[in-house]
Amino acid sequence: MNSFREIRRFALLASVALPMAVTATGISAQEKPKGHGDTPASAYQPSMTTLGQINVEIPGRKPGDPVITPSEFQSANKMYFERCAGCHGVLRKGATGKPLTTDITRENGYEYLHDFIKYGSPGGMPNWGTSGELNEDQIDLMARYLLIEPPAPPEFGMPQMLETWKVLVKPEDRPTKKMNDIDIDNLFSVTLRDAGQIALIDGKSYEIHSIIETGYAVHISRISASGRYLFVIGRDALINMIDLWMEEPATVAQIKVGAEARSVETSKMKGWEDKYAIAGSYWPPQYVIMDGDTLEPKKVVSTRGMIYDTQEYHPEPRVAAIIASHYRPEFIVNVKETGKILLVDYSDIKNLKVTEIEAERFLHDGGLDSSKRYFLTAANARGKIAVIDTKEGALTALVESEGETPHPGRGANLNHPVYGPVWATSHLGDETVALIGTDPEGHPDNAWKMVQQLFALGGGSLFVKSHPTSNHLYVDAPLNPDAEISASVAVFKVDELDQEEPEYKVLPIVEWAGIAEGQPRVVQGEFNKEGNEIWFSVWNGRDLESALVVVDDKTLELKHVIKDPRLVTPTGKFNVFNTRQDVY
Ligand code: DHE
Repeated sequence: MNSFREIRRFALLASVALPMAVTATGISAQEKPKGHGDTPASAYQPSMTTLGQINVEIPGRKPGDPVITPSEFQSANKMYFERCAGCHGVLRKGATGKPLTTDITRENGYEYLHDFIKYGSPGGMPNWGTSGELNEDQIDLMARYLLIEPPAPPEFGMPQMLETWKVLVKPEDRPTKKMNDIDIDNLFSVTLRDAGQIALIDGKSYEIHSIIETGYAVHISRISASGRYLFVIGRDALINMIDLWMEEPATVAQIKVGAEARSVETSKMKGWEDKYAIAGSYWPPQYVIMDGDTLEPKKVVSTRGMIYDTQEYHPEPRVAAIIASHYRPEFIVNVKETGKILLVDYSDIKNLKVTEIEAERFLHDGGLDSSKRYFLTAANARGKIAVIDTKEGALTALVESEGETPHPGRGANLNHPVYGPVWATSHLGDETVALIGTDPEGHPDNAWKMVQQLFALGGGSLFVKSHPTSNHLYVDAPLNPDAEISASVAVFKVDELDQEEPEYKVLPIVEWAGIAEGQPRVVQGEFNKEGNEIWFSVWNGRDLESALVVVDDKTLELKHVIKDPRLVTPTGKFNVFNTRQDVY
């Protein structure tokens, strides 16, 4: 096929707008109900499924409140958390979606709410009714529910954390040296999202070493600085700490740090390796610093506070990406809705010092540049990349990424033939890839500017990837509505980026996987330790066949397909060496 030109033209027409259109592919998360928040595209708006499970009472009734029974209120609440809270906020004060507090909803009235839910809006509200996602009774229920005061879900402080904390194997009962012949540095921890498990897969033989039970709709893995402990977090805020030195790697400690969470990280500063772990939650809005050997919670800190620019109070600013500094004993914590980046100094947690940097909103994901000194992170509501100097502890720049909704993952570092070291991000809302100069000393004219814009497959991209030894930049598009695009990956040659409009090659990953059933999406490339092959997940429906596809980075040819009935909904992959060393 005249592949990429055609695909690109189509992709431009089909590029995704946020929130994603509802295209129910029926991918469910574990045993939880299917719906808006569980399809790959729409799952990109947070689905607070765990919060929806909590039993709530109808808050103090006011004259004029609509009639609603306790069981109706409970099911409306569940529906709200699964489908609406990600945009409109847990307390309905608004986030990417509009506020839905009762002063506003009562003013607008039942009919207005009913029609809004049914037909949606050009501003991004999905058409829940006309798309068939909600039936008439459900729309009526949601319209009544929104006229009543929102219930506040319970807090989750130290006593609740301690209740869930378990040390399954005490540090003194753990091996003092590695007891297996696993090449730990070339091991991949693979998220099996809807199974609530991870698979540990050998980077050379492609054998699955073990499958380990984790939290609900498991999200990411991070590794301790020594490479011994693997930390995995589920959306239900359950953290599993896995000891890779044991004869059979297994969970040695566990804790639940909230009701909804997305991020976990470990201390990496020299002298502080493996000392602490940190996790951030969406609900309650807070982070917790834990002991790096046992996960014992040491310090819980709320992120509630003022929005950086308007200086208005925000009751539920979620914690998004967290990264460990290599220059200071600090965790770098993105607080989404207030637009603040916190540098949390863990050298003395009794007298905790936190540097609060005004950045931009809504802070989401990001990673380090190739020198590991600068943290580049997406402020996705404002189309900007905030750059933090982790050595000086200050904001260096806010760079326009000139695309719609930057989504870098941790980004990709390249050595550009003209501009020197650059960091790349793709975008959710269009096909552009922004390259930002990251070398203020060697290339001062290019530093902290978007030096080049590339055009990849289409909107709906989530992750870019490269490796210091690779001449390639890989760009996925898993949320693109077109099946051919979401099944493929675009690859640019780094040494050809000096051309006027660099062209890319399309890798038909799903075709290579040989999966015909379902509409699998190709997501998140991850290199092996040597950097000579890159793995992609072929993410299919829970009951359908999925796979991992291994590509030879030199030849861009298929090297291997990993298939196994245990590989249920594989998404993120974390190579131990690359993750602990921040190589991407
Ligand atoms: Fe993620 C990273 C939040 C949906 C796969 N995701 C992150 C990070 C955040 C985040 C804050 C950065 C963590 C860090 O670095 O500390 N993700 C969210 C959401 O709020 C969102 C949009 C919706 C939700 O309800 O959770 C969401 N994420 C998804 C998915 O649907 C993905 C594609 C598949 C899945 O497994 O759930 C997904 N997110 C990932 C992956 C990373 C990630 C693979 C880590 C990338 C990396 O290279 O580090």
